[in-house]
Amino acid sequence: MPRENKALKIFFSKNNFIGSYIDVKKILENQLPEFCFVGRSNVGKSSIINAITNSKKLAKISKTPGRTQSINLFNINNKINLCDLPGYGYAKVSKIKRDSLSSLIEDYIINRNNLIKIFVLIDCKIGIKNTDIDMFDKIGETNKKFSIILTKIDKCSINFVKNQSNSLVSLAKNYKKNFVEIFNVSSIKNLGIIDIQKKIFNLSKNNEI
Ligand SMILES: Nc1nc2c(ncn2[C@@H]2O[C@H](COP(=O)(O)OP(=O)(O)OP(=O)(O)O)[C@@H](O)[C@H]2O)c(=O)[nH]1
Ligand SMILES: [Mg+2]
Repeated sequence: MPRENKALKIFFSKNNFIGSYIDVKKILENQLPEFCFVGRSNVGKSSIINAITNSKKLAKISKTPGRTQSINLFNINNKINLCDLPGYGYAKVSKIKRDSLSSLIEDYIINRNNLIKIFVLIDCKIGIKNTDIDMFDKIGETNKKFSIILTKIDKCSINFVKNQSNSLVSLAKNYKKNFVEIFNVSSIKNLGIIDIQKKIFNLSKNNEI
């Protein structure tokens, strides 16, 4: 393993759970650069946090969608926060519950001042859905930057990943002010995780709040 990658691995391995919140106003004000993971239910948000932090159970994951129902904050090395958000678009919960989770996610994205980057996760096999476009639109109303992470690429052929990635990039061109780039990742096979770690690490150095 190259020395830089080993240093990143050690950096992200120093982590701890800060807290779980169902009200954005209750989250403690914090000056550390914060990075969040958002996306449809079951897309792999909690899994990618575990992959990034070299942990098996820092964030709770589940085979059944709708596992994460609150905002969960984690600290890395006293330098960075990572945020695991509930999933949107899960059909098998009541409309009231769905609406309240959507408001919680929106409230966090719009009002969290130290949030410097939003990672929007899209399941490679499933592709983009209307709820994802709604999320892009919501971010478009802010000055925040987002990147797309195409997840679970271990389940798709190389060509399929390439096509999904290209079509997402052309769609994201509609969000020039906010969209930055796309990553192709598998948390289970540890593919592309190092690129996300590098991105977060470099952004945190250049964006001291
Ligand atoms: N094949 C494969 N499966 C994955 C990958 N990442 C996550 N999964 C599986 O997808 C399921 C959902 O993962 P989670 O990380 O809980 O997804 P989530 O987005 O946090 O889900 P909610 O909290 O319910 O919104 C689990 O069964 C994971 O093992 C991946 O890279 N490849
Ligand atoms: Mg989750």
